[in-house]
Formats: sequence, structure tokens, C-alpha cells
Amino acid sequence: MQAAEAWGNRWTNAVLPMARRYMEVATEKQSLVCLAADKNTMSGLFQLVVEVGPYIAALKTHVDLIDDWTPEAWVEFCQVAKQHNLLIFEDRKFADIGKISQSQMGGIYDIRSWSDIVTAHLISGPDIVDGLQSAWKSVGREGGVLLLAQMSSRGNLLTEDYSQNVVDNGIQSDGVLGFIGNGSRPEELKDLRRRVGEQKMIWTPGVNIAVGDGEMGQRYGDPYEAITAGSDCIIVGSGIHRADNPAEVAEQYAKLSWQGLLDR
Ligand code: S5P
Repeated sequence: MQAAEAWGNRWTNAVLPMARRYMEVATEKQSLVCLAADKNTMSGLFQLVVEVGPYIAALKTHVDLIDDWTPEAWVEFCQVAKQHNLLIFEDRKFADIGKISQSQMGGIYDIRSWSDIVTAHLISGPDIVDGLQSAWKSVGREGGVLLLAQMSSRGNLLTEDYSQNVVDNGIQSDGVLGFIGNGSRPEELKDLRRRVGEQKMIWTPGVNIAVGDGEMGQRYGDPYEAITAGSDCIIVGSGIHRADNPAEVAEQYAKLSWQGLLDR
């Protein structure tokens, strides 16, 4: 199946090259799964990506939680991810003013030189998107920003009004790949999809086959339901990396997510 056929409107309406790249990879792998690779060691990360690489479309990292991080090991890790045809998504949740966010794409981690996607809050205003985009441009690369329109954690302060402002702003911004939505609440997600329309992506954390409450206020919803409610990518962390057999479980998430897209 071709990406255009599988994705319909989302493919036709896509503006950002990164959106189509994701849809192509997801179609090729028949997986709308982004692995949240929340491992604290480089060896743990390498092992995980080698095991589950074939069943996922994107790899989400938190580069600042790794105990033994080195630039050399990271370059190698990104190469392994590329060999598995994975989009690399640094979940940095930038929030500062435009020019500081632009600089924070550099620094010791040099996120601009290896990330395809990053997350940002829009709390400081729309210039943050320009700051992040110009950082990619400064190293001759392209990327996409996912704005946090909702969060999966209980008691979060992203009110409906705030969320609506993020959506209104983000849908008009070319540098925005889409939004982070709350995968744990299909009803909220449907509402978000209605507000976002058919162009931008919605990626959703807070997804686990075992639905319900997670650790420290995390909440989980069903992966298939998240996709049929309008999510374009399920972000799954502990559901996969804490499983006894991560590869087997990742394949299960991939199948559910792909079926969700076809049914949708
Ligand atoms: O609202 C959010 C936004 C994000 S990006 N809730 C989240 O949980 N996340 C991220 O998704 C979080 O940083 C973590 O890396 C992942 C969820 O991991 P899990 O182990 O709970 O599946």
C-alpha cells in the first residue's frame, strides 16, 4: 500500500516535508508507533533500538536523562536508528523565548544536528517555532515541531482555552508538524482532532494496552482507540521497554496502530 492511499487527507494536505516522511516510514513499516526510549544508559538504548527497530516508525529520546551520554556514542546510536529507518524525535519540550530555544538546539547535545522532530510548549509565544526552525536551517537540516496542545498527566495546567490557542496558532504555522494530544482520553482526542482539522498531525503519549493509571500521575488509554479517535502516532514507552519481550510487544502495538489507521 502507498502512503497516499493509507493516509488520505493527511497525506494530501501535508505541508511540511517531515510529515510526509513520517507517513512514508509508517506505511512502509505498517506501524504508527513511536517508541519512548526512556533508558538511562547507552547500552540499554542500543539494545532496545536493535530489538524493536523493525516494529516502530519513530524513536523518541530524552537526551538529558542518560547517565553515560557521550557525543561519540550518540552519533553511533543515531546511525543505528537511521539503519532502521527511524525518525529521531527529541522530546525536549522547549519553552523559552525564540532566540534562547534556537541556541538550546545547539550546546553540548547539539539537538539540531540529529533530531528530525522536537517538542515545544507555546507558553512563550509563536516565535519559539521560528527559533527551532532556524536552528535546523543553520546546520542545513529540516525538522518539524510538535506543540503540546494536551498532556497525559493528571492535573496538568493545559486548560481548554490554552489548548485552543495552541491549536489556532499551530495550524497556521508552516514549521509545526502537529500537536501532542492526550492518548489516555479518546473523547478529548476526538475533540482535539475536530479542532485541529485534517492537515496537522496529532501524536499521543499516555498509551498502553493495559489502560488505567500509571506511575506518578501518568494515565493510559487504548492504542487502537487512540488512532481511531484521530491520533496519527502512538507514543509508547514502558508498555514496550518494560515488557519481558519488547520486540513481541512492539509488534503487537504496531499491528493495532496500523489496523486503527486502516479502519479510520
Ligand atoms: O503529555 C505527555 C507528553 C509526553 S511527550 N505525556 C507523556 O508521557 N509524554 C512522554 O511520553 C513522556 O515524556 C514519556 O517519555 C512518554 C510516555 O512514557 P510511558 O512509559 O508512560 O509510556
